[in-house]
Formats: sequence, C-alpha cells, structure tokens
Amino acid sequence: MTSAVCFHDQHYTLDIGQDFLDDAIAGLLDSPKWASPKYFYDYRGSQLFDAICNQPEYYLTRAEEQVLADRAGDIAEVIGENATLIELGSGASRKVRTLLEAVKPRHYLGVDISRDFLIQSTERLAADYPWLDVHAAWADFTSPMHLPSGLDAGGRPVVFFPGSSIGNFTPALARMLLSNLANMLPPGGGLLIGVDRMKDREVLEQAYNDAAGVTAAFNRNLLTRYEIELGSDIDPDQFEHRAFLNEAEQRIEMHLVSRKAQTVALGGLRIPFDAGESIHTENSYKYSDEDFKTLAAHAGFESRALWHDPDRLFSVHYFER
Ligand code: AVJ
Repeated sequence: MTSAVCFHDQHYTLDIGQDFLDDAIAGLLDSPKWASPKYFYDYRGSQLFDAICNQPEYYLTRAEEQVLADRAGDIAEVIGENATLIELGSGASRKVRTLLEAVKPRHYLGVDISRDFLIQSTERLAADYPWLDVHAAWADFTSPMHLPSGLDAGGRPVVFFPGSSIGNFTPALARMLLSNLANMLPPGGGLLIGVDRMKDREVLEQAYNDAAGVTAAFNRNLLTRYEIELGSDIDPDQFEHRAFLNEAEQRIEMHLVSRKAQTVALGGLRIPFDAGESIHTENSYKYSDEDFKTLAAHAGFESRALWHDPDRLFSVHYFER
C-alpha cells in the first residue's frame, strides 16, 4: 500500500509557488543571473530528465545502473536484511528496482520535489513489489529531514542518493547536506550514493549537449515554468542552451544565454538582459574518489565500500554513520 508521509507538516502545506517566485526574482536580479536547478523538476521537467537518461551521450545513468546490477550482491551484503531504503530525488524510481530486488528491504520511502511524478512512480513500485511497504514524501530534501516513525523494521536505514545529484551542490553545500543526512540517521545508518567522476572534457561536454537536444529542452523548460506558473512574458526560444566544463571549479555549468537585448517581466518587475547575457541554471560537480571520501568524512560518514563501472566513469560509494 502506498501512503503519503512527510517529514515536517510544513511540506504538506508548503506553497512552492511563492518560494518559486521569490527564488526566480532573486536569481534574475543578481549579477551574474542564476536560477536554482531544483526548479527544473515540474512534471514535464521530470519527464525530460528521464529522457536525458536515455540519450547515448548521457553515460551517467547507464554506468550507475551497471554498477548497481553488477554489484547487487555486494550491496545487499553490506546493507543487510530488513533495511529501510530512503531514496532522495526518486524521480521515475527506475534505478532503485535492481537494488530492491537484491536488498529486499522492508520499507521504501521515495522523496521528491515533483509531486505528481513522485506519486505515480511510487504507486508503480508498490504494484510491482507487493512485499514492499512503499511510502512517498513530497519534500525538498535540501531542508533538514526527520526519519518518519513507523519505518523501523529492526534493520538498517539506508539513504540511496543516486545519479550524482549531489553534484548539483557546491562542495560546501554538499557537505552540509550530507551532515543533515548523518544527523537524520542513527549510528550504523547507511548512505549509498552515486557520484560522477572527473574525466575528459569531450566526454563530459557531450553528455550535457546531446545531439537530440533533450538537455537543451530540459534547460529551457525552466523558463517555460516562469512563463506558465509565474506569469512572466519570458520567451524560452530567445535563450540558447549552453553547457561546458569549468575545469578550475571541477564542474559542468549549464546556462541559458539571451539571444538578444531584451526586457522580461516577472512578478511586477522589468528585468533587462544584454545580448549574450546568461542565466546560470546548474552546476554538476565531478569528484575524484578520494575527494568525495574526504567530503563525506567531514560530514560524519565512514567509507565502507566503493564500486565502479568497468570504464570507471562513475562511482557508487557506500558509507556508514
Ligand atoms: C540529476 C543533477 C545528476 O547534473 O547530471 C542532466 C541533471 N542536467 N543533464 C546532472 C542534468 C543536465 C543531472 N543530475
């Protein structure tokens, strides 16, 4: 059975619309302009991200799925029986299937910011795995969370944070987010986390500039949300998708670049853009294994295992509190 639970009552009544407008305005009034990548994920954005995962250039998903499939037995062994699996940014809940079949946890909790997408995905999981107790929490996992009561089966609670989503945060924020997770977990609690590794510029840049233009559509969908949900007159087609490796910062940056000088209305303001001026919409940090272990150690996590795909494109780390 699927039931909706939440970590804080506020997440049920959270007026995402108001936060969204405030955040959108703050980003466009700043210099340089920015937007928060968490707003990519409305229903359409979650669909587009799922489509990105199927693009030949976007190696991350395939590499991670291969690790999870090849190492399912090892992973099940370190996690143990009767576990509670908490998936952050569960999206289409695709990667978790291999894991569920190997680990056979007692409880599963999907956490995602995209409400309808979350409910649909977890309902599918509940239908496909009748032996699993499935829960969904509509929440922004960047705020501190509590483990909901009633999910304790005597087994280990394990946070599953796949996809290198941790890469969306600066190292300082990533460390804070991991500290919050460590505080949420009891001693012995686990963190199974997918992290993209630093590699050649060409491979990285192609992954964020797929030939079919799905990543470009995903990036522009953010502006479609400004149009539809925030009443802005912004025209997404007047912005060009750009993604490149910033080697000094060890991250891929995504931008939306204004094709012309223009003024955009948002929340009663008129915001000017120069021709070629960009909105910085996302960072995807890439890590060496050692750097990521150090970051996790600072947040209170001890490294217990580390697995790679055969091409060593992607890392899956297992930590315990
Ligand atoms: C879901 C944040 C891991 O950064 O690779 C994919 C999002 N952005 N293509 C990533 C994304 C552009 C993705 N994460």
